[in-house]
Amino acid sequence: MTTDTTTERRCDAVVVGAGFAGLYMLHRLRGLGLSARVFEAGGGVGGTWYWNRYPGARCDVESMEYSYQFSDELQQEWRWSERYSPQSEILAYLNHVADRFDLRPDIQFDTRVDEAHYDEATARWAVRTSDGARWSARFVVMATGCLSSTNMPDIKGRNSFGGGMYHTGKWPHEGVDFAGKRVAVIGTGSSAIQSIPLIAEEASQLFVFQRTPNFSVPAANRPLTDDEIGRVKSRYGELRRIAATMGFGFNTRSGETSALEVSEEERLAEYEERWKMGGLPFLGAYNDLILDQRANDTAADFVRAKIQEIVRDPAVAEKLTPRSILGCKRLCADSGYYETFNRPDVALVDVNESPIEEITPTGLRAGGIDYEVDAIVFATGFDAMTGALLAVDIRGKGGLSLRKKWEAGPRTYLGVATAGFPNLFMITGPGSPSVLTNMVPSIEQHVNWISDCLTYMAGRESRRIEANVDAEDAWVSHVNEVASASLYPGCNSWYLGANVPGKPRVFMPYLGFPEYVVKADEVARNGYEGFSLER
Ligand code: NA7
Repeated sequence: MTTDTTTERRCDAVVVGAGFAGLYMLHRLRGLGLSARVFEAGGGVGGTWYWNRYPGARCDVESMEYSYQFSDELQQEWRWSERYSPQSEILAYLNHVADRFDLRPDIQFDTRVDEAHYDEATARWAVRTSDGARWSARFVVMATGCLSSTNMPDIKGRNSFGGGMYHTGKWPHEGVDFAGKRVAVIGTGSSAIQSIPLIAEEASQLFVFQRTPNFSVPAANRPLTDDEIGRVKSRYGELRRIAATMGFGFNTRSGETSALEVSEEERLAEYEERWKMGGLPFLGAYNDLILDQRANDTAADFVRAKIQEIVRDPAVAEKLTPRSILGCKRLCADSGYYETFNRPDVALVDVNESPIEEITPTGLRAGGIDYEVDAIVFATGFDAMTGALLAVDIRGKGGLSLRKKWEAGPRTYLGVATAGFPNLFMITGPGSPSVLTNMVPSIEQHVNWISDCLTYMAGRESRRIEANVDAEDAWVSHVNEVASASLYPGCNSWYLGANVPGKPRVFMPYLGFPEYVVKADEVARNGYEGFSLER
């Protein structure tokens, strides 16, 4: 099929991305009677779950919560097999959603949106895609995901390597056979922590190159029983409502007291119980773990002691032990991560002591030592939150480019819109709770908010909506103020853009899902306060 690059095609809305956000947005746009075209770079639906196929890839939020709630039929009929279902099952779920709601006819796969330029005279967006096609749309919705633009470190000699090179966020669909191979993994974030135990089982020798040790708690993953599933399904709506009242938008079994109000004995018993229970609710043990350094120290010390207990070689244990704030970088949940370092065929290389000097045709040289390997795995994360948005050449009023506007860091109103870019919406953009929450309810909340806004505009025959600069300035200050009252700014996390060289250091997500929802609803109730609407 050839693409007609001369004719401009028209629709009401262009949606960029067919992951959790793009699929639900398309469903809602159709329900509003609007015509929509979704462009997806991947060859199928799924977004993050289409690309991240590395061994052990799972979500760190329980599957029965990490799923849509917009359709009760859907949540009743789907059966998750494990507490944290594997990537393949999440992808199968999203394919099921695409079929069940007949979404595919409006999705164009293997196609990137290269540019979106706003035309003030017509109040429409001119969109150009990688197949050369041109589209004109009233609205553009960026459903590009927070963790989709991979971060590939620019290590000298990278292209000279003769073996296999892989990034966890762009894993080959046919899988990788590491059997009998010598493998290097660079990075020790969540993707590395999930994949390392499985790669170690296959490889003949594994070298892990660590820049910063990370805190991880056991995931305690297990198959779900019919009883458990039945108990959740019989009160799904109620459980979803309870989750929405929690700071991170999912059930963290949050404690209501300070870690400093209880005795050490009681605290240790609580941490021990949560360690056994597994997963991110470890951080919910007390209400001030991410707010008060002394409270945080009590939980961090508990995990540090666990690492020292699990890892037999004290020197390796020491290198694996983080001295930073627990939860400041997203807490990881693992299945046998620390235990893997007790294997004789696994070695830890601290790149602070032995910096990676170059990649050679046969491996890596670090600290003057040559590590001969057959494969290198980059588990080096993402240009988070802004990377995928800025990968598109977006130009608003007066030809202002989003890249220029965000040169010193992203500026948004509610993380859903940005001044100077009318009729452009972002789903879970910077300045919204997004990555500090269970992503799926956050996505649904944004899609619902955008859909209500479009309905409101239609009712008033408004052609154009734009965030006001003063509302945006106030929101950016508020996001910073809330973050500053927590321990989050205290480490080099990707929440701050600190993992990407040269990226401005700005805390991007908004801390507090329930507070955010109250504010977003209030803005809507007050006739989209802080936005200008024009006929
Ligand atoms: P992360 O969490 O950003 O982890 C990336 C890891 O790669 C982390 O340990 C980084 O060290 C390391 N890294 C990055 N660049 C380099 C270089 N140049 N040299 C050595 N090491 C490097 O990404 P993930 O994919 O694991 O997880 C992302 C999110 O997905 C996760 O938070 C969950 O929400 C799901 P650093 O810590 O920056 O020193």
